[in-house]
Amino acid sequence: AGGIGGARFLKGLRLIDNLEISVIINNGDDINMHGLRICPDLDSVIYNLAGESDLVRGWGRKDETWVVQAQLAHYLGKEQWFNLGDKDYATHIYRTNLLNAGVALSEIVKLQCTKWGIDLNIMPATNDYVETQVQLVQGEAIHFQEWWVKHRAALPATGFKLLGAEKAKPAPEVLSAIEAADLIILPPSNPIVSIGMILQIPGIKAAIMKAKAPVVGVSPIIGGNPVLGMADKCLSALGLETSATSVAAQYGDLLDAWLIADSDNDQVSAITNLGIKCESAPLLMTDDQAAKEIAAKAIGMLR
Ligand code: FO1
Repeated sequence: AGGIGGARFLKGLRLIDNLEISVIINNGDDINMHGLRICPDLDSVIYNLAGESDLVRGWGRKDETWVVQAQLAHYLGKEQWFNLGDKDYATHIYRTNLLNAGVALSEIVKLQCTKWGIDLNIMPATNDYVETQVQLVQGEAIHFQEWWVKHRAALPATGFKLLGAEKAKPAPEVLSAIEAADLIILPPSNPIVSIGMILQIPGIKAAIMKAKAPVVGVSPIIGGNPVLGMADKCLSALGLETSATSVAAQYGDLLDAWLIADSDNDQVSAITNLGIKCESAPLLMTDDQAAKEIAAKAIGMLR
């Protein structure tokens, strides 16, 4: 899973009885700022499952205040382009102190989940520091957050790369969770910068290909537009179309089944022709119940 799309899907999935859920989360969006480690996708999932996320903004904590940020601007003499709220700062301080004391990120995530009463087995894709870089048409590669937040994805880009991927290892329980799974789900997250980056960690894609469990994906596209976030910006940077078929083709032989939006159901046969079982359903995650129905439908495709 990535951040917001993954989080909303998980809020539905966890309402289905008798599931034991392990979640592997992208850390390509991670960034170091003011000496602190920020892990946006991990935090989005944790805050959402804890009922603590700001649903309007789509990131960070609800009922947030911004005192620290304003004081930093006072000292630094400039506005920050990456906004960190006071409650959010507490998470980054807690995480960074533990990282500096030698505690693995996966252990810190477990501690966070315990403190928020989250009973899903959530893990980062890797404990090593990786970051998604965006290769610009003009100039060098920049951090994904700089491209997305500071430049609002307006700088033409040609590709995305996970810096540090070659040396990164999957976090301790990642490969065993994939191996032990009865079903592997690719939630409606960004196929390039969320799921795509998880698959760049050496060993993860191979483990999914080798796993006994079939793989079902839920399309992040509805009627040719991303449900949430920025899949279109990332797909078009790679010269790919923003469509349910294009994302399915991007995942390629990883997928056994692909659940697409009812508004895209004219693409069912094109996807079936790729050798992937395809069905359509309403995919708008308007509330947890809607997300639960989507999750149940996805699971049902391979039962
Ligand atoms: N997104 C923004 O559009 N503007 C921000 O200032 C911003 C700050 C931020 C701080 C912490 C955090 O966990 C996420 C934050 N995001 C912000 C969201 C983030 O840039 C991306 O949407 C995710 O990385 C994509 O999954």
